[in-house]
Amino acid sequence: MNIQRLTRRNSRPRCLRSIPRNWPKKRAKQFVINKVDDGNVPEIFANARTTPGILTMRGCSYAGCKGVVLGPTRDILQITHGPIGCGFYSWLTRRNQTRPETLESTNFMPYAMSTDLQEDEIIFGGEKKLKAAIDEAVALFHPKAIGIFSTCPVGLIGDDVHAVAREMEAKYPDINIFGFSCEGYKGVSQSAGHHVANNKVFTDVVGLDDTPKEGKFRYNILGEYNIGGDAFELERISKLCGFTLHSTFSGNSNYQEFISAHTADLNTVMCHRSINYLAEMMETKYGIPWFKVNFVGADATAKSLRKIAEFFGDAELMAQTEKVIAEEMAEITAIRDEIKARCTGKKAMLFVGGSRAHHYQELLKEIGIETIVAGYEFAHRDDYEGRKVLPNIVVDADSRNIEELKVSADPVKYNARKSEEEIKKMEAEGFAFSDYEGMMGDMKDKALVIDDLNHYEMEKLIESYHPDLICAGIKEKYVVQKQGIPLKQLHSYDYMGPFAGFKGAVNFYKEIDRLVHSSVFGLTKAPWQNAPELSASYGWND
Ligand code: CFM
Repeated sequence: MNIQRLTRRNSRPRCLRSIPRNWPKKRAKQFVINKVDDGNVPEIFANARTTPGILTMRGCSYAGCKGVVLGPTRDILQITHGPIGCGFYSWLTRRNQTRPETLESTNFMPYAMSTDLQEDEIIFGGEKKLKAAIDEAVALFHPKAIGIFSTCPVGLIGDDVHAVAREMEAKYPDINIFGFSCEGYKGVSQSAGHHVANNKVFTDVVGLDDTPKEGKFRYNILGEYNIGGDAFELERISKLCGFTLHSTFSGNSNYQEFISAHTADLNTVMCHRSINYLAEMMETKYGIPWFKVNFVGADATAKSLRKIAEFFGDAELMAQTEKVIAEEMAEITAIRDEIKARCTGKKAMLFVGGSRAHHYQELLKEIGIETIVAGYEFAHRDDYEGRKVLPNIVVDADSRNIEELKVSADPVKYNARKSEEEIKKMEAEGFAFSDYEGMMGDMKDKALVIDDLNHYEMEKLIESYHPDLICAGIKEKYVVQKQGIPLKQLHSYDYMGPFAGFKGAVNFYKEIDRLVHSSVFGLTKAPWQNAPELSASYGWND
C-alpha cells in the first residue's frame, strides 16, 4: 500500500481532510517494509504521540497501570480516583482471571471501586472524597494493601494522591497504601502507565517480606496476566516440571507473593513491554538475573521450559522437564498436523498492544499461517527491532514524562544468584540473559510492519491484502467482520482461553481453524448488495 496515496489530499475521505499537513511525513516513518539483514532490521518510528483526530487503537496511561499491570492482583484493594467510567471500563474487560486459595480468601476482583468524582470535586478538589473512600474501604474490607489510581481529572485539578496515601497510612499503619500518578494523558499511550506501575510496585511493594516460598528452583514470571486462564496453564506445567513458581506479575497473584518476590532466584519475562523495568530494577537491587521467555506456541513453550531448567542446572530437573515436554507434545502433534494441513497458506494480519503481535505469529506459524502485516499499538522501537537498539532510542519530552528510578544494590538484601563469571560462561555457550529479540527479526522480508494503526488504514489494508484472518481487539472486531474477514481478539481472547502453554496452543489451533473455515463470513453482504433487483426513479407529474 502506498502511504502517499493513502494520505494525498484529494484521495482522503472528508473526515481526514483536516489532518495536519505534516502527518504523511511522520506517518511514513511508522510504515516499514521488513528486511532482515544479518540480524539487522530497518528502523521504525514508534512510541510517538498520535496525531489528534486519528482514530487510534491505543489506550491510556491509567489503563496500562490499573487495567494491565495491577488489575489482575486479587487482594490489593484498588481505588480508581476519578469519574466512574474509568473504573468501570477497566474492570475485567480483558478477562484476567484469578483463583483465591479458599472460598474465604480475599478477592477484590469482583468489585470495581471508585471515588466517582463529580462536578463539585472537580471544582473544589477530590482529596476529601478520596480519604472518605479509603476510610470506607478499610471499614468494609480491612485489606493488606490499597492502591490509588489517578485518572485525567485528578492531575488537572491537582489532587495529591501520594500525600493522601501517606496520611491514610499513618492513620492505618498496618495497611500498605500507595498511589499511582497514572493520569490517562501521561505519556503517549498505556505504555507509560506500565512504567508508572512498575516503579511503584518496586519502591512500595516488592522486598517488604523476606520469607521465601517453600520449594526448590524458585522463579517468578513477569508480564503474564492470566488472560483467559493462561497463568493457570503455566502453573500446571511448572508444577509438572518441578519448578516452584513464586509469583506471577500479576496473573493469579496475591500481595504476599509480590512482597516476597525478591526471594526467588530467577525472573522470567513474558511480556517485556509491560514489565521489563521491574526485571531490570530487581536485578540491580537484589541480584536476580532475568531472561525472556515465551509461552505462546507449543514449541516456544518447550524452548522456554528447557531454558529455565538449564538456568537451574540440575540434572534431575532437566530430565523431568524433557519428560513433560515429550508427553505434552505427543498429545499435540496429531491435532496440530491435522489442522496445519487445512490452514497452510492462509494469511494473517496482527495488530495487538506491545508483545502479542509478535508472540502470536509463532502460534500461527505452527499451523502454517503466515503473518503478512503486523503492528503494535504502543510498542517502542526495541519491541520491533530488538533490545540492542535501546541505546539509540532518543528520549523526547513525552518519554521524559515518566520517572526513571535510580536503583542501586541493596546493602543487605543483594545476593547475586549467579556470579559474573558464571553468567559470562553461560552467555559464551549461547544462553541469553537480559535480552529480547524484536518482532521484525522473526518476520519475512517484504512483510509490512506498521506502528499505531488506525481504523481508516485498517480498511485500506483489507482492500489491498484480503487477509484470511485478522487478530486485534474489540474496537476493531465488528468493523472488520462486517467486511467479511474473521477477527480473533487477542487481548481478551473473546470468550476463550487459555492460549498459552501446551493446552493453550491446542485451544488456539482449533479456534483459528474454525474461524478461517467458517462460511458465515462470506454472508456479510446483504442480498441486494450482490444482486440489485429493482431500480426506479420518480418525479413529479403535474
Ligand atoms: Fe503485554 Fe499484555 Fe501485550 Fe500489554 Fe495490553 Fe494485554 Fe496487549 Mo491488550 S501487557 S503489551 S497493555 S501482552 S491488555 S495482556 S493484550 S494491549 S499485546
